[in-house]
Amino acid sequence: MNRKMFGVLCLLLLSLMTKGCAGRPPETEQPLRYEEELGDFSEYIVVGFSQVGSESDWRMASTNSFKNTFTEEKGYYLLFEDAQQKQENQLKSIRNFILQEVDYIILDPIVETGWEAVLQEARDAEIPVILADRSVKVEDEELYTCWVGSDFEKEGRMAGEWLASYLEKQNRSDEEICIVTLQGTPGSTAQIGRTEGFASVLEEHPNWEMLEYQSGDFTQAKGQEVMERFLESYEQIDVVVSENDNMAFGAIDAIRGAGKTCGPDGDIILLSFDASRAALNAMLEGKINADFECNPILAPKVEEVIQKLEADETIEKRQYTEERYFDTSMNLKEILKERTY
Ligand code: GYE
Repeated sequence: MNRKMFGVLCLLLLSLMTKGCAGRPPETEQPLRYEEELGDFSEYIVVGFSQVGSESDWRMASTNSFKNTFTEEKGYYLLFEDAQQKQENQLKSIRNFILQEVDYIILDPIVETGWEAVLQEARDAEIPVILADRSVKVEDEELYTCWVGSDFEKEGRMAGEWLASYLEKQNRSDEEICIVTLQGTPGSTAQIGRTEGFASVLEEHPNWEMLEYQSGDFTQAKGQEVMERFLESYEQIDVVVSENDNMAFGAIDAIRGAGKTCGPDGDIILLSFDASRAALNAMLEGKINADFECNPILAPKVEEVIQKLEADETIEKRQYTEERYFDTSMNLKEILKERTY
């Protein structure tokens, strides 16, 4: 029995032993397949992927991207773990991946801090860790191989600049503009970048007032809850910045529930991030003013990295994806025809 087969057997035992433990995502309960495939398992490149959760449309598109890219037909064996938005689950998964002696670990870290120890363990085991989407804050950048994702700060800035030019077109540049922000998961790269990017434009506009920031954890239900509270607390809200589409959907329901409207013809300007198909459809219905794209199709780039590592080629440490924005001045029907997420 070679090392990898031994590792897989350990995994099998471990999975059986831990089956049903509280907090373990159901996706991990798939050990039976290994038994069947144990024979030629060592032929695969084994990739352990620790996904954030299933909190949004963006996340579902991301999961599909990884599942469709790392297929057995292409020579990969993907161990997929959904952390249900809990860092402790991610730490457990990564330690399991290390025990299983996977060839590569892909991590989409829920928050930026708290990774040093586990990344060091992966390094000691000589398993490359590729970060996808969100990133980590570590002193020693050698603790991970590379990062592939979006420039969240740029997305936030783009939103601020879009708002400035929109208000100018409406001759509202000198008006007092009251803003609230539905933030993403606190401490996540997407939250930090989008908040800071928007804040850099906010600073340049003394007549814009940020009434409050509050997290809706990137989910529709919490987005709605927070927006309902904002509407109760503040009489005047001119702009809602929602740091993802699902919270924006919650905000739309809350605004409607309060007897108000949003969108280009509404009472409140609604800005969102991700630009999922569902959000572009909501924009087509006149409920969202502008949406700042975040590309969830990262797996092909990650695969490219793995292929380069297999070929001993050098890797760029940080790899950004190209992104744009959408608003109601565009031909959204045409754009939607070509959108895959
Ligand atoms: O914007 C949000 C998701 O990390 C970029 O996470 C990602 C964010 C995305 O839940 O919808």
